[in-house]
Amino acid sequence: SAHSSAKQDSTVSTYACQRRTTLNNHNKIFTDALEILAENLEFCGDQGPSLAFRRAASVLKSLPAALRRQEDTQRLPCLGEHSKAIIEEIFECGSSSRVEEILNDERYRTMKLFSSVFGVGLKTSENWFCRGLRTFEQVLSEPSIRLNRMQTAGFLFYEDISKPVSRTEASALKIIVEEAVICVNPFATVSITGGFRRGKEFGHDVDFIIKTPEAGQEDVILPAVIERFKSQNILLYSDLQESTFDIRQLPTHCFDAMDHFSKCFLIVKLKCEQETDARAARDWKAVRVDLVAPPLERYTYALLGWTGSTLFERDLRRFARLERGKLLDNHALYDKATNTFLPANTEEDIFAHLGLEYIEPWQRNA
Ligand code: TTP
Ligand code: MN
Ligand code: MN
Ligand code: MN
Repeated sequence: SAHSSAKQDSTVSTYACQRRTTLNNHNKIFTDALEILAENLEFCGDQGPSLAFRRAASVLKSLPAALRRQEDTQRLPCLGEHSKAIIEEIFECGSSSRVEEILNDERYRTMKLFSSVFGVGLKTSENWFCRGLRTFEQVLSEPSIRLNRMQTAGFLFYEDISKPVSRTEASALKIIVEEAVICVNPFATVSITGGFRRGKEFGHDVDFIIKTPEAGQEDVILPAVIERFKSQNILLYSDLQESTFDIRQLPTHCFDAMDHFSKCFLIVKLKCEQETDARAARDWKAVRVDLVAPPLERYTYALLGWTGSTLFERDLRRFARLERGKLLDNHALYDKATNTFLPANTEEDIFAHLGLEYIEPWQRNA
């Protein structure tokens, strides 16, 4: 068994897109710690070092069994000295003192709290923290702070949208979205993407991708869906981003850039069996929903991009560029050697273009 485990470890790729990572994480005690270190570095603006901890955690998530001893980390890629020291301390003491320190750190706690609000990013959180603000009450009673529309909705519906959305709730929403989409275009189809497509039981939102049977039909869908939700009195917030898609544009190098497809970020009322709040006598819950409607010829690339996980997507692009001389993003795959866009009808086609074994959506939880 020592032999077989060594053999197995030596085959772990440095690229998340060459690993099969299901939700069955055997190393949660280590990955939780490494991800808190990563998150804390993100809160400090140190993206590079943060990514190193994310990669280390991701490698451990892909393992078929728990690490049993420190030596098990020797053959694994992406584990730096710092990550190995954290793992060692957890083996010896059951927890990491650095992680405990972060969890009690005022800056970490405040950044975590503020950035949990829809519409509040790291810059805003940091700004509020630096001004001495520590609680929502302090933010909301600070006269010099002008919340934008998204943040206002974020605070207004905080209680509901900070609760996880269940798979059952996601399925109920799918029916509502499908009904609205079919009203506009009876031949259009709706699929769940994001974390639920990767098999997660809970999510922070529900992501849907819409497929129209002909190119050019995608642009009218989302405005019409929003109008219908309004008329049904279930729309609590909407931010419609019209398409800026350009068919000639090459895939971008920048991972964090948003895609150019027609999309919207919504908060909708979802009817529930029981009253969520007896005093308010509500029979609905506010839920975050994302919709994207790409043009037909780029649907597969959009589906792959919106399925995630973020680290899986990041490594797919990195692999394409560094190992294959190809540029990949949510819109396209471009071959630099032949100066051509590569068409794809299925996700399998994209993996094949990249010379990668196909990884199923539920194996992309890197
Ligand atoms: P998220 O919904 O943020 O994440 P998730 O579904 O993986 O997890 P959670 O359960 O917390 O919701 O994003 C889903 C994927 O969509 C993610 O891989 C990033 C991608 N995405 C884009 O590609 N373009 C965009 O403009 C946005 C907003 C997301
Ligand atoms: Mn936020
Ligand atoms: Mn999601
Ligand atoms: Mn989303």
